[in-house]
Amino acid sequence: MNVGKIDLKNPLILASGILGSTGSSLNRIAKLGAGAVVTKSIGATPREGHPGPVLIKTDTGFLNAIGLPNPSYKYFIEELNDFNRYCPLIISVFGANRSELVKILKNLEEYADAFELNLSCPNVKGYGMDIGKDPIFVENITREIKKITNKPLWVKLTSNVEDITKIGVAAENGGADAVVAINTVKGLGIDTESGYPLLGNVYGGLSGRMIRPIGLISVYSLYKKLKIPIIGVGGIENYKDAIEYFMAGARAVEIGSGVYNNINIFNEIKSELDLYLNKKGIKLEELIGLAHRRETEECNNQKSEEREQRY
Ligand code: RRO
Repeated sequence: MNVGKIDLKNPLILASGILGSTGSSLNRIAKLGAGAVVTKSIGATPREGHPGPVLIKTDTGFLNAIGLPNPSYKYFIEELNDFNRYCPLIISVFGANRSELVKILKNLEEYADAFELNLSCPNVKGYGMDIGKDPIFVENITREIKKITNKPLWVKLTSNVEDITKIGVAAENGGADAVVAINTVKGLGIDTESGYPLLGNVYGGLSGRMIRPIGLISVYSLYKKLKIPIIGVGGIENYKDAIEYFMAGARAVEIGSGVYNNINIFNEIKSELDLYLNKKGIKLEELIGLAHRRETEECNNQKSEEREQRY
């Protein structure tokens, strides 16, 4: 399966933020069957991240406010040198502005099969979703970044907006090679004994199976408006969850929280997906966007009804 110019080993990709901070953890997931891996988001200068607690288990997944901790691109190169290239490597990057991103991309370009521009972290002011909500900013920064790298650029979108298709279209107009939808959904948890918010940062991002319908409607809506590939992410725990995303219009999917409970999730979903496709006698390509068929049929029926009424 390919996403634009990148040939994935299969359409199941490790999402950013999960086991993506070291070369050895990326190697481990690559060996365990991921079609490609995405690193933790990397910035221009070292960041410690938010004060703890930074990760809370909920009944259906996680609430996190890690706060973009990373060693900066300079020190992350050591980890990238340890990556064994068993599958394509997507480097997730974040920056507050063009000049930060220029430095990061220029230095990491030789290691990346593609970049994923994180415009959707829900819990850090001045970064991520704070800036990625504005379609004009998204279009301009995408265009600027395309000028400084020859590698494919995926833009990771937030669903914490009224209409995700506006930022998807902005990314496409800026020249993005693909969009990734969605990042975590802004949320809050409170400790009922003390009355304090559970996370050190107060609010954070919700992941896990509860957000799958939000991811699905995002992918479904984007598929109607965009020509570039869409990578679906949010709440995938088994092969049926992945199939839903393909049917909504995703060309590939990313898996994050699902890895915590099942480190073999990539190999398992891959073989179950193959069984499903064999049983149905179809190719993965034929699943992509299938859920849009009803609307197309309804639209065609309506047109023929209108024709009948005219004649
Ligand atoms: O580091 C984080 O707290 C974080 C990031 Br960069 C992101 O993109 N999404 C998220 O839920 N947390």
